[in-house]
Amino acid sequence: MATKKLTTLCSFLATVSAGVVGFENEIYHESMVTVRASPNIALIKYWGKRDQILMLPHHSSISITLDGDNEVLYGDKNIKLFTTTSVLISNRLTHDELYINEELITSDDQSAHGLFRAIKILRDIADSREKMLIVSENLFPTAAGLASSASGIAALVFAVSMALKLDLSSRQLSIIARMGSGSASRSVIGGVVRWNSGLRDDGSDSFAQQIYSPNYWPEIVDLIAIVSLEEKKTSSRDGMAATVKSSGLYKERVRGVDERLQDLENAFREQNLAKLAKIVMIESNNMHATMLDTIEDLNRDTGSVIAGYTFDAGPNAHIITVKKYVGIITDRLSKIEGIKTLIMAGVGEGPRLLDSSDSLINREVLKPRDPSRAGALYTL
Ligand code: 2P0
Repeated sequence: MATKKLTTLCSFLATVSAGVVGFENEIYHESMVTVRASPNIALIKYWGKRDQILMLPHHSSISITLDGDNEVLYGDKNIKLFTTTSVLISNRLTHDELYINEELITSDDQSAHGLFRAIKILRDIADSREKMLIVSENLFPTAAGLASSASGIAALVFAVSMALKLDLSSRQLSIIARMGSGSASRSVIGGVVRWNSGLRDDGSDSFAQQIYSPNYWPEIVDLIAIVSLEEKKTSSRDGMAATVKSSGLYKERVRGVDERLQDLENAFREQNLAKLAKIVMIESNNMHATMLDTIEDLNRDTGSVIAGYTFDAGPNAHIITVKKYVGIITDRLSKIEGIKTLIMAGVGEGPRLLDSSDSLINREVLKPRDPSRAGALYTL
């Protein structure tokens, strides 16, 4: 694989705002580096893959890499938008070890699959089998929609490549990070970044590039209003696969995205906030519309279809099932905070005549009957 000069890496270093601390110990054949990388926020979103193995997207995306030297205006002052990762390669190590947020991660941990994949690719390129100790920490919540996988994998790819003394171009780093997690391909670059989907089947033209430097429009900021730090219930990977599979709107999204990419680039070029704001909202709504158009697999835990949902114009869910599943579904719904009442109704008859004893009229006094007998009335 082609490599670029160290100067490229140094300018890359400046643009990704990744700090590197390293040392070598010739006696023990050791090298250690520490880097940091930040998450990014996509303004034209990546949602859906044309190749699940090579992690190739259906369309291009644009993001801004967030400044890790963020301010917290109110709330948890400790949140810092970067991942710090240290890698030690040493012949004193007898086996590999990877710690994320102080937890030892094993190769059968599904959520770290991308990290192990990226490490393997880098080792193969370096033709190295030396053991590694990798320690990675996020100072912001993991898997809560703040793109910790992007910064985590970007930091790891950058750190391991440096520790292995691989002189990789930003294009190569982006491709390797992509193989770990799609959005990580953009976090190995700073500024305003475009990940071109590419056309080739081997993915060699699917990588991210800077389109504007971090200083191009210094006034622009992202105010992140955090409402929940809980882990997402459905991973982006599963969610986007379900959208591609089941959403009829998705094809429309892909058709319209090139124009939005161009409009967003123009908005940045012109530093035009009104234009930028409109495009990012249209784009966000568009992605979420395809998510809403995705048939959520309610039935994934049971292995067979036990229910489907439908919503009318209001917020209340109607879950259509058969009686034998009512117990299991009620059990699950009872764990969802916010469901105050659960009503069960079968399929009913049309209008029917009631007895005179059910009359709401007191014929003797020609007035409504005592309303208390009609039961409580609810205003819905
Ligand atoms: C993005 N997201 O462009 C979009 C917007 C979430 C919504 O990239 O399967 O964790 O590892 O490639 O990168 C999140 O998806 O998924 C994501 P994989 P990833 O930032």
